[in-house]
Amino acid sequence: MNKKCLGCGLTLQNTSETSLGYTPDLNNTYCKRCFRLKNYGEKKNENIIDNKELLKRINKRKGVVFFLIDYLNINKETINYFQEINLPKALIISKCDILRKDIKFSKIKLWLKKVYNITSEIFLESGITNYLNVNIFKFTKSLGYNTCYIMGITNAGKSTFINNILKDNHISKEVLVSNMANTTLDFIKFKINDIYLYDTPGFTYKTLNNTIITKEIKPLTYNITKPLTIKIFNNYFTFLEPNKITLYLNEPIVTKEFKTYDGNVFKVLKNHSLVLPGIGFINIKEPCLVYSNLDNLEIRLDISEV
Ligand SMILES: Nc1nc2c(ncn2[C@@H]2O[C@H](COP(=O)(O)OP(=O)(O)OP(=O)(O)O)[C@@H](O)[C@H]2O)c(=O)[nH]1
Ligand SMILES: [Mg+2]
Repeated sequence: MNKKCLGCGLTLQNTSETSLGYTPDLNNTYCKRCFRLKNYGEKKNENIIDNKELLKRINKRKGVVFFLIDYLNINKETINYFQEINLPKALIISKCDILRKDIKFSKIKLWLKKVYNITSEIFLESGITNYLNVNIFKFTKSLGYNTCYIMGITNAGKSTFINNILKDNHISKEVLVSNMANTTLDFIKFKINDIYLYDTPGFTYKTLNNTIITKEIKPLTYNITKPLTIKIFNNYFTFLEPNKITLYLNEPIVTKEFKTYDGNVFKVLKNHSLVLPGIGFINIKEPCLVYSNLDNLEIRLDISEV
């Protein structure tokens, strides 16, 4: 049988140095790419995950999918990938260590049901504290299966989650974890007692910037009394009227300017949020118009309204 790299999951090969999976010695655990990523944090911009192919591939299989999305990356696009999976499935909100203690999980669940029509079970997880409010093996068996797939958005913490399960089951193997997108490139299979467990590549999604969530979310509130523009990376949001806005962002790189910009105009209802994929969201208290350089902006009911 072909040996797989424990980093990306691809078949190891020693024939083409410029192709993925290459290692000079087939006895190695990692291919050259994953060895360099693990030891030197180095990764080329491969961008080879095709979301449609990934969906096709999973939808041909049998088993239960546990789909990880972290709180700040919940948006129409990421939820859509979850919705397009036809297998029995559950949504896992990952990295719950970054959630402020006052955000109740019951509220997140209600909000997800209301805003994104989630009808599947929803669970909470943290790979850092090894917290999970469901036994995924029991859940899988209760649905009559013995195979579970850990899927989700890239960087959501799928491989970290797998490593915790391996450790809990006294398996000394570890898959590769990194803060680079698309570390895992193929399905990686494990057998734990009578269960088959798969790590999988992450779905890539449109993001305003590639940042990674590490710390608890600290909201930033601004009372707008005169026209204000908020700039986040290359994006701006101009508010002309008095309002109160709260930014829930990861690693907020925000600048404030007391001048206005023209742009596309978006109508925001009371207590709705502007969604900034890969960064977080901005809650807006009062109905208003927002001017932005973005062409498309998801605007949704804020969690506080549920
Ligand atoms: N704060 C926090 N960070 C986490 C958690 N789980 C993973 N991380 C970090 O998030 C980054 C991505 O983790 P991975 O486990 O490689 O994510 P993945 O979903 O397997 O990513 P890909 O294979 O690239 O799609 C790493 O820097 C991890 O240390 C968590 O529960 N909390
Ligand atoms: Mg991974």
